[in-house]
Amino acid sequence: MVGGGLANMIGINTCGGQAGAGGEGGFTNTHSINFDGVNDYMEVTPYASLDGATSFSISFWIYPVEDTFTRYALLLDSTTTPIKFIYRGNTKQMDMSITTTGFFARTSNGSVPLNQWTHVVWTFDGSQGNRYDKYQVYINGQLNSFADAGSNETALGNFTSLDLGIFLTSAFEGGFDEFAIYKNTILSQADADTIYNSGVPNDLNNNGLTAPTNWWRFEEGSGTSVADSGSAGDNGTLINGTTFSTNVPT
Ligand SMILES: [Ca+2]
Ligand SMILES: [Ca+2]
Repeated sequence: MVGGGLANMIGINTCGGQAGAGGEGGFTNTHSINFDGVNDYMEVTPYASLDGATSFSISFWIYPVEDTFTRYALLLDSTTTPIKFIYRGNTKQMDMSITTTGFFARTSNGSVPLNQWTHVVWTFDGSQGNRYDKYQVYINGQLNSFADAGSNETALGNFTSLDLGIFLTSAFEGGFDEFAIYKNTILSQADADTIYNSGVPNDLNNNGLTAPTNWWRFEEGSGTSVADSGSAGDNGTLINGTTFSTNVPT
């Protein structure tokens, strides 16, 4: 057992040992969701749980399988300023933008590879004036360097809907799991590492951190309804034949 691993294990055991660790609290993760890259997506509408937010964090596991196109992975639509996540297959990067045009923050080249699970945490701190300070991204629990372009970001508006897996006709192909949104919470690197948990999802309501506002787990395994295990209760609907999968991070 090496020193760094020992330190991580101590941290994990301290945070997660009281409930949910190793399934002691009944927490299991057996299903994810899979999008076909044609027309599949999950829709939550209406979606208003981020209205009035001054900061937020988003945590998810992603499993891309297709590297030809740039694909929209998430659209949080708004009356003014949509939040968009894009997967860039050719360079294995993700973009996050909060604007109608121009601005984005991007993970480093190769940071989100094909055919494996990668854990991503994005944070937005609206109190920061400098856009380099506003956005942070953690890949598998570690701060990820990113480039950015543009400067015409705008304030968050009121949200109208959440679509996971598609924007217009740009559909993501691959998997997502344990998709969580934290309103007015800025997760730290230590928090991101706690959620990453050496690659094994843990109970976000019992891992020592602030509980998420939304948490779509995709544990249903069949049907077209997806429960929100966060505090907001924004249940989702699977559209156009979106399927559950037993491929999960382990
Ligand atoms: Ca799951
Ligand atoms: Ca379909």
